[in-house]
Amino acid sequence: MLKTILIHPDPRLKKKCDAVADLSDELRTLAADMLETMYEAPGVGLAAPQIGVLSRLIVMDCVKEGTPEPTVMFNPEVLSSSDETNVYEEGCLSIPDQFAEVTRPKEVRVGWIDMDGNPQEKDFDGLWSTCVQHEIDHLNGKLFIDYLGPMKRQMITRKSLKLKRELAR
Ligand code: K2U
Ligand code: ZN
Repeated sequence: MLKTILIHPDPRLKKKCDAVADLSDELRTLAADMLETMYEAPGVGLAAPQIGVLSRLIVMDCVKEGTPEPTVMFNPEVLSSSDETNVYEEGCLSIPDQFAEVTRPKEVRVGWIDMDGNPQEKDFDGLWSTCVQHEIDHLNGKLFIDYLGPMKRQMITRKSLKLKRELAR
């Protein structure tokens, strides 16, 4: 079922999330709800804190054309990252309509537990790399605006707060 996405500023978006101890059908259902919410937004990634669940769970599907590739990661972690960097104009479903350039490692190796409880490890590049780093940041209470200077960050926060208040009316 569709979940409501929290809008910045919200204290839950700044918290460090708890590791998932044991997989459960409840968590598998949550992952499915997050994928449904992500596709509907639309987006290419979503982290559990964005729907108010402070657990280390992210979902992604960065395929543009062709067969979708829904990806669910429990307790994801970056194992290594390239020295080479990439600049991408990022957005965030929790900071609607605001975009800014963020520099990140071009490629990352990520380890995680999948929906079947099996450990996985994979190298990501391109949009997948940007997205998985953006989502893992969410699990540590970090938003893409935290990479910007204070003036730009404050301007985006002010605009997001204005939008949030309008939506709440
Ligand atoms: O975590 C989120 O808010 C989902 C973002 C993930 C994302 C942000 C920046 C760069 C890559 C991924 C949403 O997918 S934002 C919408 C979007 C859609 C297509 C390409 C980039 C961003
Ligand atoms: Zn985001």
